[in-house]
Amino acid sequence: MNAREWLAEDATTPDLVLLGAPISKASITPVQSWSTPPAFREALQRFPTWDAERYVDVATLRVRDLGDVQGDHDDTAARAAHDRIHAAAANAARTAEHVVVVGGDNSLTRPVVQGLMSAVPGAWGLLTLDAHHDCRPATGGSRNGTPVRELIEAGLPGERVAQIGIHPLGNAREHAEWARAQGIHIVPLHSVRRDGMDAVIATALSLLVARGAERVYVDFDIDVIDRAFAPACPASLPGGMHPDDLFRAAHLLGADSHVVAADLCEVDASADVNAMTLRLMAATFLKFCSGLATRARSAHEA
Ligand SMILES: [Mn+2]
Repeated sequence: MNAREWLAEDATTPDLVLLGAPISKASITPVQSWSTPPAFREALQRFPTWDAERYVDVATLRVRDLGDVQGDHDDTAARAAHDRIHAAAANAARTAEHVVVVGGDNSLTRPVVQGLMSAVPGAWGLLTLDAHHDCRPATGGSRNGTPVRELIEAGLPGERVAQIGIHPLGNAREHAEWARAQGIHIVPLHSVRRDGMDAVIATALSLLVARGAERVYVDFDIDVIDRAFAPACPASLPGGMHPDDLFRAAHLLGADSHVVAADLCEVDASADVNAMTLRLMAATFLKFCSGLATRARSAHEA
């Protein structure tokens, strides 16, 4: 069975649900990222469900694909689609313990997190793998550069946010200073290289939990990856993260009991080269799932 066939399993009592959020109207750069969710599913066809590094089969997870929310392709703005994404995320959280949303641009993170929070109240934390802080002021509405600031301004404590993979030349000074002033745990790319991803993830998760997070949401903005490996991300840069580090992070986060949901975003399938970025996105999802599967295995063994 390949991973595309596994995703089509349509389990009645799923451990994990997947939701597509085909939006692009809130992107600062004009893109066609609405085209990505179907292309992401097709890319899964290229992978087995077996993770040889971790000796775990993703197919042990029961999965249901909820399909795509109506996107913003036929709308003049993203706002109505954001409302639909909010409602669909809340519904997804009532369907399964774990939710993964595939974008679409990064503006989806704000409605997804708020939808999940409305369905599952409690103390949430946010961990991003992103070259950018996404702390631009949302004065013109939700954009792909605003979700972290919007969530903090809506009440998410800044000290319960961790940002891994911040690029040295990816952010304006005022946005970096705003992020720092909120108490965000910021891990720039050079710190990932110095300390290694395993240590970075362990430290970030223990900090979020020590600061009260009971549930952690992960935002995988694929533009954290070096542009040479992620040509379909409008804002990826040279000198970015290596794919192997993102895979390590995805697996470790999936395996941690505090992590409940995630999104993968900022890929414009129409701009891809030889399916490089789509396969990277699909592999990141599968590594997150192999982490979830490891968790299920430990629970069975206990
Ligand atoms: Mn982002």
